[in-house]
Amino acid sequence: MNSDFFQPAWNFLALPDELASPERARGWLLPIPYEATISYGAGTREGPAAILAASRQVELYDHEFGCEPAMEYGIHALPAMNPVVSSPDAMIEAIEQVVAGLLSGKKPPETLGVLGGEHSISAGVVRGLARARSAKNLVAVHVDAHADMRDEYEGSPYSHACAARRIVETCPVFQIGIRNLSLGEADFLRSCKKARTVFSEASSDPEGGFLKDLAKFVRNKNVYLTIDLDGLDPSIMPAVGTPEPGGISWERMLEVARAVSMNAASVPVFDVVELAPLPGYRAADFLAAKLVYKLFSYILMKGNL
Ligand SMILES: [Mn+2]
Repeated sequence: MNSDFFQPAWNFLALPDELASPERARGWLLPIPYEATISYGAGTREGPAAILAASRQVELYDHEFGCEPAMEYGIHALPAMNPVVSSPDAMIEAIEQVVAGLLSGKKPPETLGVLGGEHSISAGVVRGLARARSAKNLVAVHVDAHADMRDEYEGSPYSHACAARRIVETCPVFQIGIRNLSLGEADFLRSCKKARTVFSEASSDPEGGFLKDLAKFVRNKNVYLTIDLDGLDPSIMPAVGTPEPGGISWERMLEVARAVSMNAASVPVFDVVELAPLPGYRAADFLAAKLVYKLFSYILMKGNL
């Protein structure tokens, strides 16, 4: 039948089928619409679908690259993971298995992008990555408003408030944009040699002095990049469960992403989490979709920058 009668396939960026196939695509996308331990605003389970929907409106041409990057590397969107509802532990275990499985398949993606869902999923993501590729030479870069260094929260070690604490058990972490933490987390961070925290004031400093430290932190390392969207300024990203005043700009977010991809040995996995779409407010969904596209392009086409 004449394909002019049909909309493009329902995949990321509405790419042509060929570029969205797992055989051809160098970047894969795994949606995890999981939401169980949220403590304030709800809605992160709607995040992945909103990002995929908004991505269809993102222009393929990127003037920073002077081309249509996704038409060169391709992106395959996997089916969304089914939430495991028996317990947070079981869900984290399932995510670890899925991520490890995808990364150790016969022809794994060069970069796996994960869409949350709440930030607790990151514990499973980083463990899956470490299992598939080893934790040696692995570091994490964490953008967030919250330190997420609690050992447990509301009875669970797999709460969204514990995301970075679970990551730092696997590999060193560089935190950016942090502006909300508890007394216990502040104490923990002072004594933790595996975590480096750049607080909000320094993260938003026009000079961006910390970017040099970030480049050094990731140099020749395999990097897991985890982005809680509440790390951004809520005036541009209000669609999050726990918005906090302050936070980084869109331009600073891109500077961070460039510093990571340009200096790292590789970025096998990134995640973008905590989008809780606001009815009728498209700017946030679109920002998240464009950020995911930018991340793939910086990582997979860093040679063209
Ligand atoms: Mn957060």
